[in-house]
Amino acid sequence: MGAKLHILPPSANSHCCLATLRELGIENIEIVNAYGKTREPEFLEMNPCHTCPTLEFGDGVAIWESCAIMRYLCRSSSNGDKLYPKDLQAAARIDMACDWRQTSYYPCIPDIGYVVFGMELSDEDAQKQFKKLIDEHFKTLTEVFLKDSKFVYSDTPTIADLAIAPSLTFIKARSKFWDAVPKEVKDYHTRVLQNFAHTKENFDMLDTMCTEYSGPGADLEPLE
Ligand SMILES: N[C@@H](CCC(=O)N[C@@H](CS)C(=O)NCC(=O)O)C(=O)O
Repeated sequence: MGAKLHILPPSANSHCCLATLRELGIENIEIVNAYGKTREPEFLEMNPCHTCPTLEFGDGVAIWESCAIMRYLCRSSSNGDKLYPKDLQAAARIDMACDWRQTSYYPCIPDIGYVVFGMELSDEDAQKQFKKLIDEHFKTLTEVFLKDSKFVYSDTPTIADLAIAPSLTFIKARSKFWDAVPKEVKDYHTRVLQNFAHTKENFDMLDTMCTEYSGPGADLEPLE
């Protein structure tokens, strides 16, 4: 069996790995839509954490966590340095931004954006998480990571940008929150997504879900 990348088509966590595959021209990994399958015994046997993306190697081993998958794809491709530098110090800064994405920035996103998946979320939590983005995380992004470059510590997009930018789309589920996102962050979001036109269809799927969302909390005001 060849390697397979299990994805959820509208999920930003999957988009970054899909974009990496396409950008590097990797064609020997099959893309599998795992929608509705992540809690089934066969999937759980492969990935007990039931998450997509999951990269299943052909030899019974699988890895998950989007940033780990992107790093593997880059390291195993001859042109991988296009998205992940070979220089150890430069790579360590990209790793640092990826870890920040997973531990600081992204944990604010579900309470804001997962309403589009029909989850019942508290308005108060959504407002609190958005305030954290505004007061702290967007400053780290624009004043530290993007201080001297158009992309995170880089003049060209890397896996760190793929980890961060696609999930900013979730904020559009709350239109008044999106209105309050700083212009530099919005411009960064557009700049990164435009660089990966081959994944536009997936980016647009999430964008449509978020911009068309009109259920509970869609017009929630952000905190001052
Ligand atoms: N930290 C993980 C998060 C992955 C994740 O939460 N995936 C969600 C979709 S956004 C998922 O697969 N959920 C299905 C499930 O838990 O059954 C990563 O970066 O890959």
